[in-house]
Amino acid sequence: MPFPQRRRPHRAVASAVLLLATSLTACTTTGEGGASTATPHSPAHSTATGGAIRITIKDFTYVPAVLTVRPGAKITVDNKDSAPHSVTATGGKGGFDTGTIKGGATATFTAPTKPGSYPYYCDIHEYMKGKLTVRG
Ligand SMILES: [Cu+2]
Repeated sequence: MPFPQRRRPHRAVASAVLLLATSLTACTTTGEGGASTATPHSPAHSTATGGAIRITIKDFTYVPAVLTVRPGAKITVDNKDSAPHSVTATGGKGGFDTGTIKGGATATFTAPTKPGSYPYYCDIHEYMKGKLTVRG
């Protein structure tokens, strides 16, 4: 059920924000300090280990919300909604931007080469947020 674009789906926003807050908290507590503990594979937080690296957008949510990749990794974004979305670096940090991805379409972008934490958002629905972590 696609949401009308002009009206923000308040319930969905609230749950998306909650989901994001939860995953960010989980991320912080599991340590950004480079400790290479095994990361549990959950839809909210995944570490790419080669092969196809993918962010899926469904129901106005990035899955996984937090993705860890190698420097310069190629990332495919799969928009499974009927609405258009983008993956756009917040504040331009990291310099990546898929531009508008039409509903049902895919796009690719290249992760920054400098290790760090790169939040991103959807340029069309600014409440949509995710995070890319680059780990060398
Ligand atoms: Cu969007």
